[in-house]
Amino acid sequence: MAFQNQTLGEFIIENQSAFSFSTGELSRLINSIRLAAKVVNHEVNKAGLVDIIGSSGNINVQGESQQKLDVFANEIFIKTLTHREIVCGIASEECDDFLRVEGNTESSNNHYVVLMDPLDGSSNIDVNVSVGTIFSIYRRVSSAGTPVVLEDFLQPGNRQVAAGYVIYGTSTMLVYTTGHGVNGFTLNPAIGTFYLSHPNIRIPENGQIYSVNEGNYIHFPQGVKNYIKYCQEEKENRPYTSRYIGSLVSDIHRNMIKGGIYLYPQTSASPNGKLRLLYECNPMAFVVEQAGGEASDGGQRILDIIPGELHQRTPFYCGSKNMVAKLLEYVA
Ligand code: P6P
Repeated sequence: MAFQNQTLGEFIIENQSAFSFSTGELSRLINSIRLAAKVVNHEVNKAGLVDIIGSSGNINVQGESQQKLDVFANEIFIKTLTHREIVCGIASEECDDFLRVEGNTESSNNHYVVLMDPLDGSSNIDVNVSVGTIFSIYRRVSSAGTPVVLEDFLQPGNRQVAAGYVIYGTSTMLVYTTGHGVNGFTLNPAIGTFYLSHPNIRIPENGQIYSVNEGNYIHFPQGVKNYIKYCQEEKENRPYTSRYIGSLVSDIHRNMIKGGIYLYPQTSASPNGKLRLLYECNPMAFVVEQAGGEASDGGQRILDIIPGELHQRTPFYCGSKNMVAKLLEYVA
C-alpha cells in the first residue's frame, strides 16, 4: 500500500509550480529539511540506547563524543541548510543570535531565511515521549547580495512562505504548508522515504480535547480559569477530555487530527507565556490556520504580531476554530 502513495519528492515537484516565488529554491529547501529530519530521526530513535550501551560511540567532526540531542539536531539542520547554500540566514532556539550564511556570492543571493526549534520538547526524550522539529520560512526583506540583517527574521507570521514540523513519534512524520493547505508525510524507515499519508489535513472545527498544563492553573488569568471550568462542566458535549503530552508538536498534531485546543497562557513565572513566537507559535499557527483552525495570543491573531526580538515569548491559544472562538469569549 505504502508504495502506491506519492513520495515527498514527487509531491514537491508536482506542486512546485503552484508556489508563485518558486525558482526551485523553496523545493530544495524543503528537500534539505527532509534530509535533516531523517538524520535526526535516526539519532532520536536510538537515544534510549545511549544509557543501555553507554555512549553511542559517535564521534562528531570536531572529535567530540556524542552530544546532547538538541545540540546535535541543531547542528544537523544548520549544516544541511548551510551546505546546500539555499538560505541566506538561519535563526534557532539553540543559538543566541541569527546566523549569516556567507559562503560564495550565490548564497547571499538566496532569498530565504529559516527560523527553527531543532528539537522541541527534548527533555521528553529521557522518558521516551515524542519530540519534534519546528521550522518557519520567510523571504528576506533586505536586498539580495548583502548579508542578512535582524529585520529579515523579525517579520510577522503572516509573511511566512512555508512552515511545518517533524514529529519523531511512533512514526516519524513531516507536516508542512506553503500556503496551499497542509500535507502530512510518513517516513518508511526501511527505505528512508517519506510518503504522503495525510493529504490536505483539515482540523475539525469543533473538538472535545483541551491541552493545558493544569499545574499552572492558579497562575492563569481569570478568563482562562473560567474557560477551563467551562470545559469541565457537565453540559452539552462536555466535560471535554484533557490531554497534555508536554511536547508542543505532539499536542498540536493530535489536535490537528482529532480536533482540540492547546493553551499556554501567561503565568506569573512567564508573564509573556513560555512559548517562543518566531519558531514555535508562528509556524504552528500558520499550519493550523491553513488546516482551518485558529491561533491567538488572547488579544490578536498570532500571525499578526509584529516581533520585537528574536526569542520573544507569547501566550498561545491554538486549535479548532470554534474552540478558540469560545476561549476568546472568556479571555478577550
Ligand atoms: P510545560 C517543551 O519544553 C515545550 O517547549 C513545548 O514543547 C511544550 O508544549 C511546553 O514546553 C511544555 O511546557 O511548562 O507545560 O512543561
